[in-house]
Amino acid sequence: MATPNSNDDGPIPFQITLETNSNLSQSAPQKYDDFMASLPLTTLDHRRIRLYQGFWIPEDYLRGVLTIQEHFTSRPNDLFVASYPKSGTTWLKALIFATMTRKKYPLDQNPLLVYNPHQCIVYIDKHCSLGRSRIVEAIPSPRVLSTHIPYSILPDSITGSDCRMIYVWRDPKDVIVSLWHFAQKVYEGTPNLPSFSESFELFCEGKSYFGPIWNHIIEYWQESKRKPEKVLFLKYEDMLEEPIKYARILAKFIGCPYSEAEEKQGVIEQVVGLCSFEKLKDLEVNKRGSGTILDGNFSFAAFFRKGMVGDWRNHMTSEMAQRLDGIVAEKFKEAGLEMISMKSETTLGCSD
Ligand code: PAP
Repeated sequence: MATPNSNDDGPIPFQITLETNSNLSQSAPQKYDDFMASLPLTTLDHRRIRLYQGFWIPEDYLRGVLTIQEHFTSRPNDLFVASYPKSGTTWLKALIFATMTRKKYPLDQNPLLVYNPHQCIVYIDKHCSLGRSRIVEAIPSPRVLSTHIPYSILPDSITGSDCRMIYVWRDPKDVIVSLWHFAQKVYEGTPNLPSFSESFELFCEGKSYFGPIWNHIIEYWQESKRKPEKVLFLKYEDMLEEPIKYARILAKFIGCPYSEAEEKQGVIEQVVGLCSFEKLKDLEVNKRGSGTILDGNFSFAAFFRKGMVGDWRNHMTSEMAQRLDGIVAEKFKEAGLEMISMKSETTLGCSD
């Protein structure tokens, strides 16, 4: 089994060879600074966010987004994990990783037991923002990469190629709650952090990381309708309700379906069990390990808070909930998404 490592600066590619070669680092691309400075600006949790091609992108990530647009070369067998932040990415990464490596490692020795899922599948946004595109290039095929970049901002190299994507979305009410708590934890001690209602207000105006969230979801949904073989569109709430069903769908989509023998042996249940919130949250690496985001260090524990549906009820009034539901429902309707309600029973996901 791979050995634990305290930093998350290098990816653990699929073959589980921890990337530690410092020669691969480059300097952050400064060449976009003048262009970035010309874009509309606002602040969120003391971070500067810029409006770029209709989405609010954290300034430090925008360098990566521009680098990816200009230089990223996809490979036909790349698989992308795409999401709006706080929509279930950590869980999806764990499920994909465990599914793809289940034959390579016995499940009781899977690297997920000693690495955080974000160390196993890395964000291209982060590495390219830090000028470490070469780290991403050095990952052997088949690569599994992740991104929060909206679909319309991705380069043709990704959207026009054969590589596949799995997108997860979540009730925006729970997303803003999760985002707010994450910021409270990560920026703990920073004076004048926004209250929940202040963050909520900005979120409703579309001013959130990679927001507006509704357009983020709509774009991937539209692409999944146009090209179901390219984009698998999943919903966090549906996955929580029927994790076995969705783990099976996911395995099929990524080309490693469960065999009859595996089904009989309960391998799918074991994979789901390994990736469950309770299991991952209790692992030493996720309790005490730490990683880096662009503007500092944070504890991996911040990725595992409640892992439930409907925590928004503990944070917003029914008026606030109705307002956000109304905004999202209207945008979805305009885009042609058939959505009955934002309740957990809503199914706007993939079909078998
Ligand atoms: P990211 O965008 O920073 O990667 P992401 O993993 O998408 O974050 O979202 C974190 C949410 O997923 C947290 O939700 P909460 O704040 O409402 O609790 C986190 O608890 C939840 N989460 C993390 N791991 C799992 C898991 N294995 N199963 C279900 N939910 C999970």
